[in-house]
Amino acid sequence: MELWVTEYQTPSLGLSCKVTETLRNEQTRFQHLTVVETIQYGRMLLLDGMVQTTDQDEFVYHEMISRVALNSHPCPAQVLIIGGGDGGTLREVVSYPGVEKGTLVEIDERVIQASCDFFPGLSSSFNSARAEVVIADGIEYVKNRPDSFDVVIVDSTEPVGPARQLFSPEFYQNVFQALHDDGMLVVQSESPFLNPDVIRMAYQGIASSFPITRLYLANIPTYPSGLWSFTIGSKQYNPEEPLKKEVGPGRYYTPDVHRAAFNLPTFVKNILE
Ligand code: AG3
Repeated sequence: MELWVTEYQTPSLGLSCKVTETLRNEQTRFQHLTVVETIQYGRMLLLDGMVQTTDQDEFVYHEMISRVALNSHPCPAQVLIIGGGDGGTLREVVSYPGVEKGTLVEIDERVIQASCDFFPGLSSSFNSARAEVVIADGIEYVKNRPDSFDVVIVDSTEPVGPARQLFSPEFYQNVFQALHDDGMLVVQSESPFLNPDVIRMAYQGIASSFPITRLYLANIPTYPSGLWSFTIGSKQYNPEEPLKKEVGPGRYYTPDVHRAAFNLPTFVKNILE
């Protein structure tokens, strides 16, 4: 018998992968968590049926959600990650030159457990001396930390369920307060093809607090439509300008890719208008 996993990206579109083994399938306090071994993309983590990451293409998302901000901030010493319980973003953050501490605030400890059990490449940094892991609601966490971080990264699921509030202007305002005077926020903001409304919500919400707001793109084959967006809010620095020419080993990010990622196709620009 063949086993396949399908994410229904819309009611009439799905991404299916042939599965060789189901490694975990559980209902946590917050969501349904699945880990499967696929032939095409290696191990795959799904939350509420939505692909979060796979062995084969995780590098695109994790490098691009972290390195763009880290390389346009001259001294990103204190970094906060909200969500990102698989640890991929934390791995990028704590290995980045100049980062003194990466704090990961994840609401669902079962995601961290699944990563430790099945994704050695993602979970390698949980024990780093520069990493701090907090099991808590990121929305509450940022409320009481004025002037504490250089960069805040929101590595969230889609704006449904627990993550809804992570796309609200109130939350972005709280992040603004939690950042130093020259801080930066970056959030994952979904697909320009399938979620223009989410992009608008994130962009306008961030722009209501941050003087500089920019959208950038990356190609992530296992996410809906394969074209993904990130939105950055900055208090001072130009996020489009990479500062260091060498930023350690990576498979997607380069300073040229950084610059190019902000050059938006017309239909994407139009979403922001
Ligand atoms: N967080 C964003 C995943 C969104 C994917 N959406 C979907 N499959 N419909 C990924 C977390 C990785 N650290």
